[in-house]
Amino acid sequence: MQQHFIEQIQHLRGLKEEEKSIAQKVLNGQRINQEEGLFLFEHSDLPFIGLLANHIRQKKHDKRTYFNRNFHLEPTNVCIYTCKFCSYSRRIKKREDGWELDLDQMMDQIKLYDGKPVTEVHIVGGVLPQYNFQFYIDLFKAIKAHRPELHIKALTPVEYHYIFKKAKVSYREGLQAMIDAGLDSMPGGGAEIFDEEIREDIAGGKCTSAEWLEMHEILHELGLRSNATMLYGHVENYSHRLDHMERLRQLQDRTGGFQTFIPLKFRNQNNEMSHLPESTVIEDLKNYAISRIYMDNFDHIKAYWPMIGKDTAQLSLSYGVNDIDGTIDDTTKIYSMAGAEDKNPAMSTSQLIDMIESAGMIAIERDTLYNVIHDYSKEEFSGEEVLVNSGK
Ligand code: V47
Ligand code: SF4
Repeated sequence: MQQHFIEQIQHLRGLKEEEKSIAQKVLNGQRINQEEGLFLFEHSDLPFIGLLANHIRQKKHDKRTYFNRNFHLEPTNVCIYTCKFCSYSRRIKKREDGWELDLDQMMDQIKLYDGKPVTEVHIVGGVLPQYNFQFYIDLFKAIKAHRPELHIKALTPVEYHYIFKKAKVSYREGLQAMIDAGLDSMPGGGAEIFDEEIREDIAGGKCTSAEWLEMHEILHELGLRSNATMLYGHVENYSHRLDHMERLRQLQDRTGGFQTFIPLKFRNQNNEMSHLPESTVIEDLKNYAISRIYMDNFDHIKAYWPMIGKDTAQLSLSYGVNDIDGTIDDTTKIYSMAGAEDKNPAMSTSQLIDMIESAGMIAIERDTLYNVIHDYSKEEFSGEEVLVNSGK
């Protein structure tokens, strides 16, 4: 069977020696190394890489494609940091141009979803002194008191590092307190690119790569799961991407606590790196596919549709991706402010299901931890939508 597969792809086009050996590794379920990953980025074309990535995707998930019903809560877009790629944040000096929600205002947003079939709230925003340790403890407790089953996926090591340092608590103590207050998992943001020189250049001042990884490691040790992202397509090169993936793969070998890897395409509007061109769709698909091949110990690869766009997200399902995030309901501004096509990102559940099914895949609604809520190959969608904010 495997030999047959290689013969087929060799027949389709003359494979290079390196490609044959990479294909053999993939078919044997062996991991590829950074040098081989670099070869794929630099010398292989999309059809070949896509074939390998799709083979892995099918082995792991067959046609199953996951989404969830979620919304975002962004406490503020004012931030003490000045990451060059960030189109979303407003500096403290111009804070009147941004928003800063208090606890009651945040709870009002949570309550908008009362009675709606959402399973997750994704909380992330700028870093500001008043959003301190006690603020988030109170917020998580208030959400759980109001709606205990709503999964709180909140804050990144960037926020936690700042908050814990100010509160003079260790990462372990701080995270444990957040978990006791209601934290259920950690999203993948703030990773950017781990190479220290580039990180310093584009995201100077915030937590280091080592600190980002340490925060996740401790969270995993405390029994929670998290995601990981990689911001690509700006000033980094392919070696930096592989170095980033390698550091994540090594941590995952130790803890197994990551669920999903989410490559994030750099969008170039309204930020300090607007002079850089954006990556092409071919480049985006190659990047998803190589991520799928390289990150062999990650169960899921996610295409975050508000950022990559609905069409590329749908295409990506044939290039290694098996998750397209969720309904969003126009509750995040990070990407619309950075130039993503969709200015008001929201998809109804039926639109998400259609998008997955029209790509020839099976739509599965999951919760944050990938427990299956509905398998739409076995049941009809009930028609109950979650959209509130987008008014659809
Ligand atoms: O860390 C900011 C990125 C991230 C831009 O865990 C940009 O399920 C591209 O991490 N172009 C935050 N990217 C978003 C994030 C996320 C999103 C969806 C799901 C999950 C998850 C996590 O957004 C930041 C940064 O890397 N970002 N500005 C920009 N101009
Ligand atoms: Fe602040 Fe996050 Fe934007 Fe950086 S990416 S400026 S930390 S909001």
